[in-house]
Amino acid sequence: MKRVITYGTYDLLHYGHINLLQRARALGDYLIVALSTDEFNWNSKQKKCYFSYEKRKKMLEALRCVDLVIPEENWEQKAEDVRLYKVDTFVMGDDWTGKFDFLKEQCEVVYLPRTPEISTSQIKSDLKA
Ligand code: C2G
Repeated sequence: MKRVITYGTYDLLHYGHINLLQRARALGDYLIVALSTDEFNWNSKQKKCYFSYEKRKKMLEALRCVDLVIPEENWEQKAEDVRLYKVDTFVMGDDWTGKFDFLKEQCEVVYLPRTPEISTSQIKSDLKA
């Protein structure tokens, strides 16, 4: 069974996220999503999520293409996650290109094209308009 992992905040879940998750899942047989906790988002990514971790987790777990959701609590956990979950392929959107190449010693690293026209910040600013 080919195991794939990806990481993210996934707040205000939108079709750009879904596009990424479906393509990531299609690279294997089992998709793990390491979901950024509220604390990690606030302390390390300066992101204040609209939905709590538990609500974001529930939404991801409802997706057919997602098999397991685990917490992302820090920047350093990826290598250990790859080992622990016996991951074959690490996937991120191409806004992260090159940032996780150090994982190539352990698994395949794939950067997929982002869905260009949508983002959570775009949604928030459109709603303010
Ligand atoms: N994404 C995408 N297209 C968009 C928006 C996002 O393909 N229009 C992808 C991103 O490239 C990322 C994933 O969806 O792979 C989740 O995006 P975010 O929730 O914004 O995640 P991010 O804040 O980039 O956190 O350790 C890695 C970080 O946790 C990634």
